[in-house]
Amino acid sequence: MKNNGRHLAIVAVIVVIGTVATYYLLTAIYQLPTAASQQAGPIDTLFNFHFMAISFLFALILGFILYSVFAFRRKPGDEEEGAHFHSNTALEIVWTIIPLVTVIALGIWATFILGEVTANEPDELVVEVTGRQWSWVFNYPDYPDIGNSLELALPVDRPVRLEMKSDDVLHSFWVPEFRVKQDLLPGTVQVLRITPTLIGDYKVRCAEICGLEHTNMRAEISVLSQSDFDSWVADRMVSIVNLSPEERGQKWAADFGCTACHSIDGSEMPGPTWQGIGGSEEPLESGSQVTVDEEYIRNSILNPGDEIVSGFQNIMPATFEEQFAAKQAELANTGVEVDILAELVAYIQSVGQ
Ligand code: HEC
Ligand SMILES: [Cu+2]
Repeated sequence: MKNNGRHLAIVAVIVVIGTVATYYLLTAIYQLPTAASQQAGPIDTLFNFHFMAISFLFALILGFILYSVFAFRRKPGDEEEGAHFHSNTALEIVWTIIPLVTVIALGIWATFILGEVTANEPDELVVEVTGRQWSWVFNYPDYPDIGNSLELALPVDRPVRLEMKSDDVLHSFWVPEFRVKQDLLPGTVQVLRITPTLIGDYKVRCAEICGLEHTNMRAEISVLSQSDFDSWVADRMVSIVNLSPEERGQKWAADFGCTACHSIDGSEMPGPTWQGIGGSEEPLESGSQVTVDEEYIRNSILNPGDEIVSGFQNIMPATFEEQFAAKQAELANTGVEVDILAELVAYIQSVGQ
């Protein structure tokens, strides 16, 4: 018993050295990527504290065990029974209370940090993020003319609110440099806040196994200076006024979802391909033939049920006339006059000619 003080002093030295060594080893092996968002700061502080606590506990437990194995091993010729001793109530209370208080304190601290990284910020740039098998699509409600972007450009130092939804299964938006991560759930909108602080190129990866091509579900992110971001936006805002009627038709075909059912390269989809149909002769389900002219295309769009193309079913929505009228009225308010039906017809006639 008289040696207890010496034993404890040696173990204390081992624990201190072990803590420092483990901490350096851990932080060398598990290096976090560059921190590129405001949210990364408090998260990294929390992480760092955990690394320290883990290093200390590891050294504490291993220090006592290893030291005891060597110091109290059986000496040659020592055939005595080991000393009998009871539990130490005071010690047990101490090693219950300290971890309990520590874990509760960590929980409270983490709650504050969660509140900080998810807090509403003034002047947020809203970006709508859609995850689908297996790609990311970004929309900027403040700049509707950008349309669907496959890369995410963000101005540096401006708070961003990502409003994220999934078209199919669970996905997860994860950019290690921004530290934060959020699952996308079909049928709901999940919000993730990021304030990028470092100009550069990053990648978003899907962090939720979502099917065969999950590993390829990535998209480029560029964090730009405000002026570079402005020119990125300007480059993509192709004003529809400057487009030819056929080009506008192509845009309408995408905007109104026609291309979900019609291919332009002959590939098979639920509706007939548009490749080369302008001017061709087509068999109808009724057994008769029809010449695909302007009048026929117009009528096929406005009254899809009138003439059914041979081999297809009447599944095309019959509501486009109202949809076009609504869109035209909306554009007319901004001083832009278009004839969506005529432009679509012009475009369809031009496909594959
Ligand atoms: C849900 C799928 C679907 C959508 C969306 C759809 N179509 Fe169709 N479309 C069809 C099918 C199926 C046919 C063939 C049956 C028929 O003739 O009605 C067809 C036929 C046509 C035809 C006649 C093609 C031919 O070869 O004779 C034209 C033109 C056409 N669609 C244009 C459009 C345009 C323009 C839009 C968007 C504004 C659109 N469709 C949206 C399914 C769709
Ligand atoms: Cu995914």
